[in-house]
Amino acid sequence: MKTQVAIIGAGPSGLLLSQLLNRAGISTIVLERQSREYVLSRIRAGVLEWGSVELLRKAGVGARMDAEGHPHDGFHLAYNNQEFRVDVHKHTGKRMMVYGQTEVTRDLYEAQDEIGATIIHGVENVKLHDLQSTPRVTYELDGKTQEVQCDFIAGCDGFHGVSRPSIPDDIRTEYEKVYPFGWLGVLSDTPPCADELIYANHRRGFALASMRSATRSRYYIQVPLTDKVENWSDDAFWDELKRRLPAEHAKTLITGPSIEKSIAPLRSFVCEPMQHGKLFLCGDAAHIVPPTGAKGLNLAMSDVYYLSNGLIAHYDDGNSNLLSAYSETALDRIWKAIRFSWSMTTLLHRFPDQTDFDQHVQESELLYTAQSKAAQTSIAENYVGLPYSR
Ligand code: RFL
Ligand code: PHB
Repeated sequence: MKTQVAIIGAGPSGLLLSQLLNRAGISTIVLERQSREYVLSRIRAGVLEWGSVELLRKAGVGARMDAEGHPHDGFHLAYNNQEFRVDVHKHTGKRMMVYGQTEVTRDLYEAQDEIGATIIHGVENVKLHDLQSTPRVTYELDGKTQEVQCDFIAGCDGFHGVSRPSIPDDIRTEYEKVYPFGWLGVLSDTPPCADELIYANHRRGFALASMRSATRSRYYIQVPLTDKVENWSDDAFWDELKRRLPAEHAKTLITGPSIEKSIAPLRSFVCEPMQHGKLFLCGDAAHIVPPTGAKGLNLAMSDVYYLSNGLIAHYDDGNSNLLSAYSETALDRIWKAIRFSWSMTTLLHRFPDQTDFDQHVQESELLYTAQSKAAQTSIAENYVGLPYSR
């Protein structure tokens, strides 16, 4: 098989890239290890930056998001049973959209079906070859080896994919910070306990009240890395969540059976460079942020913005400047999101060796933020998403 751009992975990065390229007349083949049903059953992020919203619209997949998504103008920070609102819209003129990653992925699949895009599921043993000349991808499907010849490869295959390790060790630098805790997340068909998200610093550990719709809630609590999902009954989860949220919300919190429950470890990770020859990395394949800043999915989308613009300029005008600058341009924005996600994580979580001094410093920073327009503007502009550079 031959195509212009071979895309490894049908997560949000791979599907959005394929959609934008196909609409610009560039051919793609997407190779995905899992089944479509499996990809669509993953519960992950929930908050879109406004830049992501506009990019999805540009890709022709904005209709259901605009009809069913929930624009949010702010969010709440809580500590010590107090709570204040960061008015994102007032400070930035922009807002967020609450619309689940699962829905984004479903919309992208449907749009790709309409275009007649090629997405091959269930591929095994994907290997990348000849990255410096005429690239090829080989894979196995139903026990047979297949090959795709292409001009470029987009590595959109997440943190555990094959693309990043295809960049030779002596060229690749990896930066990593692993946090000593994880998030236990629960999805439930219950109305959210508040109109906007609440991020809570608590002496027992961080908690987050989020949502997917007026009838579906998503909650998280910080747990030790040693905890197992099986050891958390729904009742134990709700009890612990209520202890950590401000009393006003804990009192009115409506509980119900969990429809998904999982633990995700928290890490920060960056791979440099994000390009090697004709291979370009996008999204989780190149970087991971702890979810405290709601940046993972949004960073995947800004990578796709830069890479799709670079590829389109290359094919349309023969101008490869944007493409050559991809890694540097994307990394500038990624490091800012890495910093913001790290600072939100550090501000809001309980660390194993945390002293009363450390706790006072966190609470004092929260108090300062509550009282300072400058501090709120800084959090707001990072949370809503820094502008794309070009
Ligand atoms: P994805 O979504 O991981 O998609 C990668 C796709 O590549 C496939 N794949 C392969 N295909 C072929 N051959 C191989 N060798 C392959 N190896 C992997 C995978 O099956 C998959 O379909 O990466 P992408 O597209 O870059 O999208 C990134 C986002 O998914 C990610 O940043 C966020 O979901 C991160 N994240 C969260 N972000 C938030 O902002 N808020 C959250 O609440 C949040 N929760 C999460 C998360 C990530 C999680 N992971 C990765 C464990 C919860 C979890 C559990
Ligand atoms: C979510 O709704 O899953 C969510 C929202 C905000 C975050 C992380 C996760 O910061």
